[in-house]
Amino acid sequence: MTLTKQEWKTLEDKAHSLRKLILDTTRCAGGGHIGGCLSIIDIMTALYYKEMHFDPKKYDDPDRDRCIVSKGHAGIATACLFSDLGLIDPAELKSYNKTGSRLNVHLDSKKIPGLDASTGSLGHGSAMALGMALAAKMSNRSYKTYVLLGDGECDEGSVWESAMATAHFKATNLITIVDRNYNMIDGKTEDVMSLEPFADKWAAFGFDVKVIDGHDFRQICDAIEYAKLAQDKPVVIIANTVKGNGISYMAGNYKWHHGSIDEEKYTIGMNDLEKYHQEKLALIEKEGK
Ligand SMILES: Cc1ncc(C[n+]2csc(CCOP(=O)(O)OP(=O)(O)O)c2C)c(N)n1
Repeated sequence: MTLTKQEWKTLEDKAHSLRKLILDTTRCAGGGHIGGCLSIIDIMTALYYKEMHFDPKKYDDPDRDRCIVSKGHAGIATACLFSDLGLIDPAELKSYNKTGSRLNVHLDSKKIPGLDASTGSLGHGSAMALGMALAAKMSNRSYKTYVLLGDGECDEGSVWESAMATAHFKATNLITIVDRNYNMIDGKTEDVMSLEPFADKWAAFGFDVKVIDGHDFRQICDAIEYAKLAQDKPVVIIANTVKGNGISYMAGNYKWHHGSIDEEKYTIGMNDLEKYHQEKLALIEKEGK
């Protein structure tokens, strides 16, 4: 196991504070894509606080790792994380999605330091990430590129075109992670456009496939460590997650793709997040080493 008990707890605490910030920011903004933010925040926490070579103070270092959150509607998750990293003033989060703010629903990489791409039109992140990965190879740079895709996003043909090219060019320095929350904007993925057998499809496109629990930091970090060592085939990590993870009335419900938070929902949400975190801490106590 890659993570020590202390590292696991540090990540769990960080994700907990980010989940609360996501709920806060969604409330302030008058609404947001909170379901898909809560499904990826553990993965993003593991990336930026443990796995990526990324120093926010040196965000312009050409050798630092790259990360593209291709499901750009999860901008609140990225904005909250970047504010925690010191790349966005925390006070600015209150302006998210307000007229005149530089924090658009879909974040603009020209305005946010350290943000590697503007995303929001689904299906483009994997091709951009492949370009960055190939650029690293051509210029003999050691950075890795990560791309985080939504599962509903994989309905886009362009995801599979870039998957084909990633395997063809043996771009093992590109690590693809799919947020498999089984939900999209207006239904369950399997009802809207069935993806299964999803892992087999990635394997058929030439990937080494790891299926994990995307809310278990041990599995997230182990899978990323594994992917970093890829030599022959690129790795895709299919992270099984829960849309709206941690909040009772949202969890697993596509209707919380986008929503607004009134006082009652805020109070219940905060209590749920506290309870969720306590359960995680109990698990760390029991199984951490
Ligand atoms: C090209 C394109 N088509 C449609 C949309 C509208 N849209 C926004 S989010 C979304 C659903 C995406 O589902 P998924 O990737 O599973 O997101 P998650 O459930 O993880 O939030 C859609 C269709 C878009 N942003 N871009």
